[in-house]
Amino acid sequence: MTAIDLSGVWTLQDSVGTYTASMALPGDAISALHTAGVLPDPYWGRNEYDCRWVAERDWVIARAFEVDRTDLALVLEEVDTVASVRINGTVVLTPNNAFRRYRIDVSSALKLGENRIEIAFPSAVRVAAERQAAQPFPVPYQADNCPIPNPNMLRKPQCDFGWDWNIALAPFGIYGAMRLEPLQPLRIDRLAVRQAHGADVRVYVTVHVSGSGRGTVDVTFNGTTQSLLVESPGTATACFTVADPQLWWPAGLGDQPLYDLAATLGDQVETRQIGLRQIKLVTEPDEIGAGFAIHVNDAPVFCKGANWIPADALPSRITPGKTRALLQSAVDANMNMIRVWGGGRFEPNSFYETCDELGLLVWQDLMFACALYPSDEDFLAEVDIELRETVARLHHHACLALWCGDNENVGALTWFEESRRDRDRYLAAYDRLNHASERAVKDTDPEANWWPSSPSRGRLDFGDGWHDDTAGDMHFWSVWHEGRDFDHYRDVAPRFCSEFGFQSYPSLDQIRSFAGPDDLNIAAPVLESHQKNQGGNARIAETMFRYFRFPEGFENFVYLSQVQQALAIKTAVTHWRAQKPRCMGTLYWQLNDTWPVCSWSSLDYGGGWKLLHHAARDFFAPVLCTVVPQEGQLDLVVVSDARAPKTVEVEAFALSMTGEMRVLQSHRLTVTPDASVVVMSFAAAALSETEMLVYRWREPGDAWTTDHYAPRPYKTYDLPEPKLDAAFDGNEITLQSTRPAFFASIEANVPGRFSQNGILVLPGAPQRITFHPNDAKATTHFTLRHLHSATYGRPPLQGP
Ligand code: BMA
Repeated sequence: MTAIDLSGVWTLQDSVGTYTASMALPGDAISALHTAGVLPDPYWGRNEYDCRWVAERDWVIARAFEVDRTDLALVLEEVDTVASVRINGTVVLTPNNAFRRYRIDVSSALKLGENRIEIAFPSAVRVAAERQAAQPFPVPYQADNCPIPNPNMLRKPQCDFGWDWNIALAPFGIYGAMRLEPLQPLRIDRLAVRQAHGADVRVYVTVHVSGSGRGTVDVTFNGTTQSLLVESPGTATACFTVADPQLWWPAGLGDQPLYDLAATLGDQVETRQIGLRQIKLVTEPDEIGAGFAIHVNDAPVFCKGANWIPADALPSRITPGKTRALLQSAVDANMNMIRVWGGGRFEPNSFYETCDELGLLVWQDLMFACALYPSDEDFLAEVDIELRETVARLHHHACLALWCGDNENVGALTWFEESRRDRDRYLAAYDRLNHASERAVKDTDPEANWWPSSPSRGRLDFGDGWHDDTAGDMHFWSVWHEGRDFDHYRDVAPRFCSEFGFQSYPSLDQIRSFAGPDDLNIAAPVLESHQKNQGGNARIAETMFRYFRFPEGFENFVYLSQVQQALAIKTAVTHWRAQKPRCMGTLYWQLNDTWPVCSWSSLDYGGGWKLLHHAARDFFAPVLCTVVPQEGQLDLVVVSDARAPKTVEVEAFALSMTGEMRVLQSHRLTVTPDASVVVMSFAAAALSETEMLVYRWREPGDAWTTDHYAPRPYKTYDLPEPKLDAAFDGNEITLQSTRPAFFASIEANVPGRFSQNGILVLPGAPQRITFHPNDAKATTHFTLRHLHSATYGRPPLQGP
């Protein structure tokens, strides 16, 4: 007998009976109420505030189903969050943790024929408040971020209660599998996979079986089958030696071969795909402090990537296809690592399968962020089960590089009056949870790489990972949160920077998805409500004053906000890549958005590329040339992440604003992957007040890559009109200019991706840009802006 699928249409009702609606499951109730017409679109305008009441009520979902046998188990995954499950009036399960996967025997509650299942969801807002009140002492969270209080009381995505980029709706529902399946006397409970790398690679598969009886498990790996006799409950291990192993590598360093693994016991078949690789987290003390480097198959890997937040604020809107497109965009921008940030969720299996296929290493936070947490026995026990389940589910993935205890909880000890006053108590509580987490992770996967917190200077070090760049991973937020200039990124040389970010506005098509024509003003209430970081819009505007002549009109403001975001992150990444091997990783904040909002993301909600994402593809390129300004001097530095030495030609010019290029120097050199190389240096005075540096590099025979560096803010340069000309041939656009056109950027009226954008067009060097619309049949219309048009009051160029 196959499983009985419980997904589909259920009935959703509030406890007082005011609202009844259909609810598609798996899914969330906010989405269901929107579909039913009870709620407006939560993402439009200021509708968020008209949807908050939902989380304050108690709700019940229900449906009927038929069975022709009663010896069944109920499987429910990702129940969000506190709930009570009844079958025919009998309580069979009281879920309490959105990160868990439940499987329970419900045979005694079932009857032959029609049955009814009801799941009650008490208000998460009320339950969280009650739990906070029951704590022996207050357990603070970041109230600025979370308009709905007490997220830290629930094992639920913390950003559901609001974040400095998220809408606050506290959705509830069920997001994973939901079914009834036959109770079997013997069941594969877990597959544990280990690898040993030596002269040959061995893969050990341990099958944990629960239930009673004896049986045979067939384990097939790479085409070879071994039959294991198991006696319940127990474990049996198969060992496979792989002749001529094809190793798995992160993107850019090699291929991602995956070997099939299957374990079969009766009707039950468990399958996995295994990449053969060894990943080490190397954090040895050194003359600077202590390093932080990921080694894959014994090769140090400079990690390039971004932070991942949930794919959507409303789980009903998440699909594996949309998630895959976001991850594909990460790889297309030359990223090789993604950090699954601790205020979101452990992602579904399909996420990690995609990362395995794409070669994206995963830094996996545990789901604790920016708060203090309970440390009582019940809470620790719940977390213990959550982590053992999660690590068992995910540990075998080739992409999984490290587990990290939490996001910024060490810093959080200094954020609250209570924990400043009684640091001993809160630090001890912190360490209980952190230590219990480590034990659960390591018990389940003894080979797991563990890092206690992000940022962290290292084990049992509770120092300042925001300003100390000598050890561990760093979150460098001084430029955004402290309002320092972009050059301040050059004042630090992190060992690994796992967060730093700069905001921009979403692209115009996204803004138009939530704002009407009268709202297109940065101070309009709708725009302000799609900015969740206090003072964020002011910071964006103030930064423009610092670097640029002020843009004319809303659309140019949006464009320029994306130009400066790209410049900020490019400054940081290129500078820190040039610090290799002292620095061995940069993950900017943040890759994606959960809804259309002003944020630090490089991808718009929906996956469109902001100018930062285009810039990321360039500044994360395997071979990079960049400027490192020193006192009175400019160094040109080449960095290579390729595993083999590379020969590179570099040329440097002084560029006048009318477009003359004066040759400064040219060189050819060979770079190895272990360090950056200064290829040329000149006195800063080699450039006149009205000149910028242009430099280009290539491997012999390849096309040149060109970049520029402005020693002074762009606003100080008088830009003549570039007379940029665009020839449109369908979705092929060729740009030519008689003067330099900075940050030339094309926007389309329909969603799609440009081959490049935000580029420098130099006289005599036409640039071709191809647009790939998502809908190949769409009629496209283009608008072209550049720094001059946006800040000198000229209209943008319109395409056909
Ligand atoms: C970091 C993150 C998030 C936050 C971001 C921007 O510290 O961990 O908590 O959204 O900063 O402020």
